[in-house]
Amino acid sequence: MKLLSRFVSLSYREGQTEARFIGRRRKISVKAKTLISTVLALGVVLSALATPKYLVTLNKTYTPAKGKCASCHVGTKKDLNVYGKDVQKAMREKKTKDLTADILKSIEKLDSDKDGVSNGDELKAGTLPGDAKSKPEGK
Ligand SMILES: [Ca+2]
Repeated sequence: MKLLSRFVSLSYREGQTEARFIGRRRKISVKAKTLISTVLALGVVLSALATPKYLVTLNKTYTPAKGKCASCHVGTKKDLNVYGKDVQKAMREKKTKDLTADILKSIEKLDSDKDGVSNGDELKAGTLPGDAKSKPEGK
């Protein structure tokens, strides 16, 4: 004898009753796994595409906004260039992990990469204050 409900299959055979979950419940489970995987994958993609908050602060402080990851980092790596290290040092002195316009302004007269152009002038020109090979034309 076999009874079938929406979620449970009941079988009676040779004195034994067997109940097991079937069909729809399993499909929901598979859908849930797919949904979770999709949400996680989407989150990873979106976080990679999102503008890091320090870069947002940099571009709000210096307009027109020309800051990029390489303003503070070596290429696309996490390693800080000389300007990034000066930013980090200024943040440590202020005992904060939040980058503010005041912190950026406090080091804009420095010339982190020693190319003869101040950090502030480089950021306003869109060149890299942490790379001596990058500086405004004619300077
Ligand atoms: Ca410079």
